[in-house]
Amino acid sequence: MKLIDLRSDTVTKPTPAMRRAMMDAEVGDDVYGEDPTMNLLQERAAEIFEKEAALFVPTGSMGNQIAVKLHTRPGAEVVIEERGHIYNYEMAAMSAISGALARPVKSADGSGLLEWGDIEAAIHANDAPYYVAPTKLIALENSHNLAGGAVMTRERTEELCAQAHRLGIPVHLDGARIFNAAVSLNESVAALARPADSVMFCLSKGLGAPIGSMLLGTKDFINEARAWRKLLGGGMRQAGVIAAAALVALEESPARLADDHRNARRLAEGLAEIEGVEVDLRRVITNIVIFDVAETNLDANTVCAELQKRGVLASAFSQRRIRMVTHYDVSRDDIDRALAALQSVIEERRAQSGSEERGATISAQ
Ligand code: TLP
Repeated sequence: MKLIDLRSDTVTKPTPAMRRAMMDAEVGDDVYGEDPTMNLLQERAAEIFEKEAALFVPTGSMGNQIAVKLHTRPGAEVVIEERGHIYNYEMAAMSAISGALARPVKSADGSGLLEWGDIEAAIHANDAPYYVAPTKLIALENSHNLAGGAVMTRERTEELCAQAHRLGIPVHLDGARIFNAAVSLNESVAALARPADSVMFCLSKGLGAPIGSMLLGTKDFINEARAWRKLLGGGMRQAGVIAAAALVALEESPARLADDHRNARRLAEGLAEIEGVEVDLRRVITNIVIFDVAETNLDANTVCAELQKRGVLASAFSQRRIRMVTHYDVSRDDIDRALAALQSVIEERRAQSGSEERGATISAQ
C-alpha cells in the first residue's frame, strides 16, 4: 500500500531530473567560493528575487536565525506574530544565538496576518524609555505556516515594511513558502519580497529539492551572513551536488504549485463534509490545511495514529488540531483516499462509542 504522506511538503523525494542534475553537477570547494553550480544557484536566486545577493543555507532555520543575528544585538526585541515559525519551531535559537527576545503579537482578526496596528503597540522605537528593550527587527512569514498557509498581499507587506522603515526598524521575511504565496496571489516572488530587508525561502518544501534554503539581501548583508553560516558550522564543500537539485527545483517547481493548492482545496472541502471535523474553508488558499477534530471526541494524536494504520500520515499540531500539507508526491486520488481513511477512523469511533453506550445502558438495567 502506498503511504500518503501529508505531514509536510518537506517529505518530497528528489525527482528524476533532480537526481540526474546531481549526478552531473560540476563541483568545487564552496568554502573557497569555487563551486560553480552553487555560484550559479545563488546568482539565479538573487536574479529571481531581484535582490543584490543570495546565500545557500542548509536549512530554513539557519537562514532565519542568521538574519535575526545580523539585524539585532543582545538585549533587543523581535516583533513576530505569535504563531510565527521563528518563534515557535526553531527552538529558542533567537535567544541562544542572538541574545534577542521575541515579542509575540496577535493579529486582531485571528488570521495570523498582522496589520500595522497589531505591530505598532508592541514596538519600542527610538523614542521609548531607555529601560525597555529596543525593537530591532520585525519578522513576517509568508505564507504563514501555523496560520494554515495564510498569505500576505504585496500591498500589506509594502505597508508594514514602510511603517517599520519609518521607525528605522528592518523587516525579515520568512518566506519558507513564498512561492506558494506568490502563486496564490498571482504575484512574483520578487514583488512580495521587495520591501523586506532580508528574505529566506526554502528549496526543500513545495519546490521539492532534497536539501536547502536561500537567504537574500544586500551584498554586505550576505557577506556577513556567509561568515555566520561558517561560524554555525554551515560552510559546505562540494555543495554543488545539492545546488544542482535546487536549481532544477527553482526553475521547474513553481509552475506546478497550483496543483498542490487545488488538492489542498479539495481536501479541505472534503474535510468540511465529515461530521465532527471543523475547517475554515476561507483560510485554505495554499497547500496547508489545518483542521479541528475536537467534536469527533478523539484527540489529534489518536486520529493521526489511526490514520497511519490506514496508510495516511498527518501531523498533530495541538491536542485538537491536525495539519495536512499537499505536495508533488500527493495526487488527487491520494486526497480522496486520505478523506476516506479519516471518515473510517471517525465512523469506527462512533460505532465503538455507540456500542459502549448500549453496554452501559444494559449494565445499568
Ligand atoms: N517548517 C516545518 C516544521 O518545522 C513545522 C514544516 O513541516 O512545515 N519557516 C517556516 C515557515 C517553516 O515552515 C519552516 C519549516 C522553516 C522556516 C524551517 O525550515 P527548515 O526545516 O529547513 O529548518
